[in-house]
Amino acid sequence: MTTRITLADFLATETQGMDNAEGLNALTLAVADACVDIAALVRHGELAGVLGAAGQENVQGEEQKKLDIIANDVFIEKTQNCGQLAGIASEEMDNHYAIPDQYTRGNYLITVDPLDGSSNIDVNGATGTIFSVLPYTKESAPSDDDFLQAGNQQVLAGYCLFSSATMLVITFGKGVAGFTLDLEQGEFVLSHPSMQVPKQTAEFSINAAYASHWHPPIKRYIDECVAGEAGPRKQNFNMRWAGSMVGDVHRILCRGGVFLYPSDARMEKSGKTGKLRLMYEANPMGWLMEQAGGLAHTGASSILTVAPDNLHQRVPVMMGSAEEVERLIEYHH
Ligand code: AHM
Ligand code: MG
Repeated sequence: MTTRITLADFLATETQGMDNAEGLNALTLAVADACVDIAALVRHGELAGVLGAAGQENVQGEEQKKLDIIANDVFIEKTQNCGQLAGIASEEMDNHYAIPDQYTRGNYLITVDPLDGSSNIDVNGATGTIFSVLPYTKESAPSDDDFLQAGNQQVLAGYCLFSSATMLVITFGKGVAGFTLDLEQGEFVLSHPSMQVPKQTAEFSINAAYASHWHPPIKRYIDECVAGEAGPRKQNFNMRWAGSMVGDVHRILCRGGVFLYPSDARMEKSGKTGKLRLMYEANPMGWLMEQAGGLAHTGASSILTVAPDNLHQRVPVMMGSAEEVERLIEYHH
């Protein structure tokens, strides 16, 4: 039998020698705890009475599901008193949540998409929680502006995938490790050490329903893939679209591929540059990809170097197997 390494065991060695290792471990365990609770709600679905619309919109004008709001509350509840956070910013809140005075204020800020892939909730599809941890050194309570740090400042990032198994995937900048939730013991166990994205792939992920609005570089890339053996790529490609970034990114971390959510002409007409949010979707997923040997780019720059100008900023996203992302960057130039 192979040795069982729990998340706590893993953290004890992974963060050794890092600044505030104990604090990082406590924060990671608090986030994992929140994810276990959110996973239970997702798993019970209609039986927990959590399906359906909440009847309100978030700051981005998107309809919120009941579970979006419940997951947000659970995440705050489970992480605010870990003693390591100064504030929490979330897809579901207009502005950040300051850690109340009754709890110790720590040296980190966290951004979170509490339930990514919301459109999958009611159909029992894959969803997940995505999070990104940034440093915070001030004594005073943070402002929204304190969160506006580029992705290359992250100290911890990850996601929890709620699918046939619940999996937590994290990086501290020393590679990517995946843990599977052991439901009987209620703990995450290391199941996917040192995850690596293959450099090459013949699989792409994009919502092709928007093809008529794509800009030329994306259209060219997808047309060439779809042309298969007879086309310039001289090989056949496969396509997958989970409707949940966590589901798509997880598949790519496991077997390679490229995930695209570009900006397009239709979005730009309404003043948006892409759908996905930099601070709690593109940055954490981008860092995980790069830590697993892949690339994450907007077409203009590495995702991790984009200087954020607001908490809910959107960016075009291309990430996954390095050779394919390099090709896409070339097409954008
Ligand atoms: P959400 O955070 O509101 O769930 O939106 C993000 C999700 C991603 O998980 C997914 O890749 C994308 O939206 C799907 O968008 P679309 O419905 O346009 O295909
Ligand atoms: Mg999301």
